[in-house]
Amino acid sequence: MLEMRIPSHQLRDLLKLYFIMGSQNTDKDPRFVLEEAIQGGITLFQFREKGEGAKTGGEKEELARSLMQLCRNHGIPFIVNDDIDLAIAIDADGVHVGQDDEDVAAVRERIGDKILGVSAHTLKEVEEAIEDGADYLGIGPIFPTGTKPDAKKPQGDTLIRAVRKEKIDIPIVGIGGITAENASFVIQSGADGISLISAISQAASPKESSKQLLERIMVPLAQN
Ligand code: 3NM
Repeated sequence: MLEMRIPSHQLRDLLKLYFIMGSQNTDKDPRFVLEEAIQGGITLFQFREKGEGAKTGGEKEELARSLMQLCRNHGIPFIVNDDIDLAIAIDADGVHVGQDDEDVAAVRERIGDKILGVSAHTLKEVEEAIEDGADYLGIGPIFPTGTKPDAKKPQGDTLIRAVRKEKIDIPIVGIGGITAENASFVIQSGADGISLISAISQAASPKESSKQLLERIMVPLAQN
């Protein structure tokens, strides 16, 4: 297979509505939640099996494989959070790492041309991540979040605006506390998309919630 790093314009499109979930983020069957979210229009999925109650070992891999199959059935790329060994073992489409995870340049070496996302919280981290081979950046938390206990202080749109002001045009998603009510703010600040967990994983209807989120960002995205 001919491989190459994903072009930015293609990635920007995929980042529009980026759903992240592990089994610990829902009381429902995660397969059901993901299927619904896909029906509702999510554009990218990240498997983030992490924190209290998260599966490990074989159970984690089994869940990853079944969620990846759902994504494949619908042409949605499947990204693995943090666990590079798992991403390589199951041949996922990409990985996402934070600042406390494996060194970004080392991850790029290991995964070849797979999609590489990096969480960044300062302009310095943004510049280093790009230098080390990131394809996109996750910037947050934009708003307070109850989902990540060790999340940093909410920063609003400060860093996204600062990055765009520097004319750095790497694809960016905002993360942290994003809902249908505040989604347009994130896009207006210069992000290419929104990434979120609870607004979809905890919704009464993940499908309706995904649809509504997509509707709220279409107009501001067209204006960017
Ligand atoms: N990373 P919710 S905030 C996984 O700031 C994650 O880097 C963050 O969950 C960061 O959409 C966060 O439920 C949690 O707020 C996002």
